Amino acid sequence: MPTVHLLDYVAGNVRSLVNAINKVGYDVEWIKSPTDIKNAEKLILPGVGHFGHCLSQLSEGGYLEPIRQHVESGKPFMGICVGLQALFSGSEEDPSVPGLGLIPIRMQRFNDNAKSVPHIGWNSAVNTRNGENQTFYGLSPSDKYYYVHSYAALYEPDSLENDGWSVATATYGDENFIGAIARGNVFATQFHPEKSGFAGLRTLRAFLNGDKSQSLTHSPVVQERESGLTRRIIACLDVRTNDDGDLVVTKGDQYDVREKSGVNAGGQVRNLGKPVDMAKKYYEQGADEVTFLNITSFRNCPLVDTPMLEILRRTSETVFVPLTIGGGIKDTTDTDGTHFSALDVATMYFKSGADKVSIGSDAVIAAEEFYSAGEKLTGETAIELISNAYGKQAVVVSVDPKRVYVDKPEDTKHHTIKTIYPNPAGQTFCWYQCTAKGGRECRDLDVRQLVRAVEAMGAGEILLNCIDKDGSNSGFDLELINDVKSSIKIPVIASSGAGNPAHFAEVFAQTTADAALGAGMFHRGEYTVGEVKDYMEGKGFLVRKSTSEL
Ligand code: 1PR
Repeated sequence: MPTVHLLDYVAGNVRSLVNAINKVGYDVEWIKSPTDIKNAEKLILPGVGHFGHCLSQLSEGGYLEPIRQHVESGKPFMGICVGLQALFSGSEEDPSVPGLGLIPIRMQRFNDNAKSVPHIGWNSAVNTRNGENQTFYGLSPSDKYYYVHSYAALYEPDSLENDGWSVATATYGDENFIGAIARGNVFATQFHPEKSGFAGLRTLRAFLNGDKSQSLTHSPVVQERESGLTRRIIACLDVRTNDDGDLVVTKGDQYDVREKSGVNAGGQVRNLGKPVDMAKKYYEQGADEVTFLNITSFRNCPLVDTPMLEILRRTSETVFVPLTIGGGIKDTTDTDGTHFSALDVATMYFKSGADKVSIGSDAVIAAEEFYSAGEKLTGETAIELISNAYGKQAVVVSVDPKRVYVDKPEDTKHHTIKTIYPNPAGQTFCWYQCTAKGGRECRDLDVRQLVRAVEAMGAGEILLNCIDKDGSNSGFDLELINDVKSSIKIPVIASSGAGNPAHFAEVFAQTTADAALGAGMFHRGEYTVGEVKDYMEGKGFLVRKSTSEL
């Protein structure tokens, strides 16, 4: 197999990039020291996390000058995400740290006036010379690519094109930014090609094959309504060992995963299929992300043998969209007494192919401590440590709230909403109580307090479940979602209650949720992800339609 050199200078999720490179027919050789760079013919620089951290690491490791020489030598170079940002002169994220300066623009933070930041999800990369029937490195105006970032190079028409650059842009709210850029031997993408399904693999292959420019076979003109961020649909797999010791995808009703009827009635764990196979099926159906929740955390198993690691390794070989793993992300003492910090645990998952970790119970404890310390950050929580090391986009907080009804707001110190769904006792006010340990422990903390605290700690996204709605097939808790969305700026994934495609259209029409997640309705085979997307498209929502050929 032909090879490409990869520079993995910060611990990131390069496993999926390696898998994607292999998938398009190339082998990876690692750059282990600055001197290796001169042996590289094709060089890829991936990047995650903080601009300053990445650039300082490169500089301290002695890599910056060899990278510059490689770029100047005319040999193929590709930057991904922060690897793209490194080509620019600097970033508002870390003003004192210079970039390589090949492109005289500074990265700016997206404004969060009327949109969530980070920008997470599937967006366009449309050649600014759109009318010319040409594209570069396989980018297609009708495809979508996976982005995750808070800082971007805002686009100014013609300034770079006049310097010989080809530019592809995307729109986020009222801002137009650079999604991909190329000139001569240099190609860089703000999006992650290795996480962008078949469209991303095509781009990666075009770079590796040196396929710089292509004619478009279809009309390159993108309608206004087709550009921009799509509504994300996520398939979620709750995974645990069943009573026979097999790892299965299960699904509860209000978190109770044991069968109540049928041949398995009598308390067996509901078995809905095999995790790796089901993840692949949802990827092929067009899921924008796949989330695994390890709902029992495999408590009696040495950490390195956790079956979830193998599930991630195998899934990331065939599933080229973002993978999230939750359950047991916390400081852990192993069966032999070895201590692993939450960051160590997260690192194992990232190295096995996860893109994000989802923290549940540990986030509740951290939020309680945050308030009892007078809203002070310690820098020591799992959220802060993982967010600092891998970037906030890698940290999801999974929230498991349930409704507590009261007669009137004064009856509780917690934030209440007036609901249009009174309880059987006729009470019309409720607050959302946070729980830990899969709903088994109720805490004196409301959902607003929790999400505000974890946003302050550096969480990048909220996975908002709702125990009352979980497994009910009755639609999402729109009141809860609106309440949470109005309290924070980071993206919110609506979860719990999806029973049919109309529920997805409803949650996007009636809330500003950034993504919506379904579980039971997909696992039971009642609907496919593709059917949800077709329905939403029919209702005028922008969705990513996956293509299934390389
Ligand atoms: O506390 O950090 O170890 O994380 C445990 C994780 O496992 C948490 O994210 C928690 O939400 C999850 N969890 C724990 N117990 C259960 C259970 O069901 N017994 N599952 C559980 C939570 C929520 C979603 C579900 C949606 C959509 N499941 O994953 O898929 O509610 O379902 P639906 O569309 O069928 O209604 P920690």
